[in-house]
Amino acid sequence: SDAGGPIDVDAVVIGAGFAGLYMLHELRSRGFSVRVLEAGSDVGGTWYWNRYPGARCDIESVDYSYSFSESLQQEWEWSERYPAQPELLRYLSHVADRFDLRRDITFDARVTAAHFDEAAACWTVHAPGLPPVVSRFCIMATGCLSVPQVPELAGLDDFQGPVHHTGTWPESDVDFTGRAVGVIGTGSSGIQSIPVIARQAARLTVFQRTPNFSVPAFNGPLDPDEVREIKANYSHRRRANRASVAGLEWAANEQHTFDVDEHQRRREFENRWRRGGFHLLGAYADIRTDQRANDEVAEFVRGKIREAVHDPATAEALLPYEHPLGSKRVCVDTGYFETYNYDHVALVDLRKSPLETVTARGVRAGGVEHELDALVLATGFDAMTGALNRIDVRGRDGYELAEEWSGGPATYLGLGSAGFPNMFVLAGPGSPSVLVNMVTAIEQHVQWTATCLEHLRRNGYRSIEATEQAQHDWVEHVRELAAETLFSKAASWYLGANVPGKQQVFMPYVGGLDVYEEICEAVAADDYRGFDLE
Ligand code: NA7
Repeated sequence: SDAGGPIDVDAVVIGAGFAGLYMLHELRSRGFSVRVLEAGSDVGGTWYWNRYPGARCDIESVDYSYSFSESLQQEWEWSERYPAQPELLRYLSHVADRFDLRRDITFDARVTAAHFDEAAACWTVHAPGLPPVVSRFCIMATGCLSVPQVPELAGLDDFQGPVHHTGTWPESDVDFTGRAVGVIGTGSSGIQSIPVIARQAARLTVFQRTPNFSVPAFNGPLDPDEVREIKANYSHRRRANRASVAGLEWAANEQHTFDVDEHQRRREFENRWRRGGFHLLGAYADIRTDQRANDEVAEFVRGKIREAVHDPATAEALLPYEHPLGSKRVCVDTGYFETYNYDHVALVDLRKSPLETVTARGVRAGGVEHELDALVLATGFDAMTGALNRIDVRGRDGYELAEEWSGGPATYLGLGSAGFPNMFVLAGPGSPSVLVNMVTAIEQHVQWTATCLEHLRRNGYRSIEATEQAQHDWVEHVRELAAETLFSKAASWYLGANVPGKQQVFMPYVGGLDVYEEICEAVAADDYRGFDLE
């Protein structure tokens, strides 16, 4: 890698978050040489960039962590039930050190182009200012929520105070003490940050376009006895997670909503509510498929919102009616709705008072100018395809990825794409990753990919490529499955509805991690059925 000459490796991995780090470790331990290129200045991916106040995972720490190393999972101590961003970043940094990963990672390397050379069956990957990396395999670990979506708000450039997107929060402390702060957006990022910002700011104004479902985390310190018990049976728990629909083994009810009477239903909802987080979603098996069933649990949550918010008009404005519960990712919060009970916190309902323009001194909505010192954009991401489409990816015969995917992402199993030999996507569109415990999904993708590379090496193949037919069938299958659920009833980032002009196609595989892994294993066992090996 001296003097700008190309770096030659077996595999280049783009991204050093949960997926990229484990991919590096797994490939290296199987004897492949690897170079990781990472846009950030350190490891962490999502957990490197999303430093906004209150940033926290919505999956419990004992499950949202690697299972590949028994000593790692035994020795690492999580402090809280739901891990906060700084702790997750410490964890990933520890993993990088523990497995000596940093020596194969180039930081501050934002990849702009990846081109496949058919004659050599190699990829050349470019990041400005760095020597190109030439490798047989190109593995995209670029993240699902890694490209911030900054809305085109009139006047945004005129605003005189600081503007921060939650997904690119500065590393230095942002101090809102004594300030009037505006937050636009009430997805997970908004809902997590609003209570924390409210504790600091002199005034907080929340601009809400669509109310969202949120359930309390009931976060807190982990109980040492419970942790001891989990660690005593950790591998069993991990296996159960891996063999489950959502990458979380906790029991989802097999019963249907109307199998039981109202009284029983209410009790089940209450019990699950008190366990916190996504437990409520597992209350009945038909919540995600039957609108009437969904209405029951949705109304239960709306009841909780009415109880939490004192002012009836504010409560009313916060009630989600626009989409079924769970058709957008349910938010997991700490004191979100209660925050509106503070005198210094105000909610602006943009449906009634549309956002007109940002001004030098604030935001004007419904004819009223709200004066602000700082603006927070919790406006989400160009999800799932954003990062890949921003790289000039060119495959065989001049195929351009952004062009090929302009009508929606086309993958086989989410892992490969026709026209792009030797390219693998981790947690890609067409995989279940964003709907399940992401770390469990990532481990499955990484292991499948590493095993595939070994298979190619052992059998002297130099390239693998998804066939057009297999890809077509998979894309259809993914769409059909989604159409049978209530997911299609929400204008969510799952289908790109949050990015103006983006082709709306439902991207994640809704069939469950368990079924997905069975399919991937069957494909591999059948000599990589649906892929051409050369
Ligand atoms: P989300 O869930 O996409 O939420 C973005 C929020 O920003 C949502 O409330 C949007 O309202 C709002 N938004 C976006 N653009 C605008 C404009 N132009 N005006 C007003 N409001 C706007 O992103 P998050 O970062 O919160 O969460 C992403 C995922 O991270 C989450 O699902 C978890 O998996 C973790 P809308 O609903 O579109 O009306």
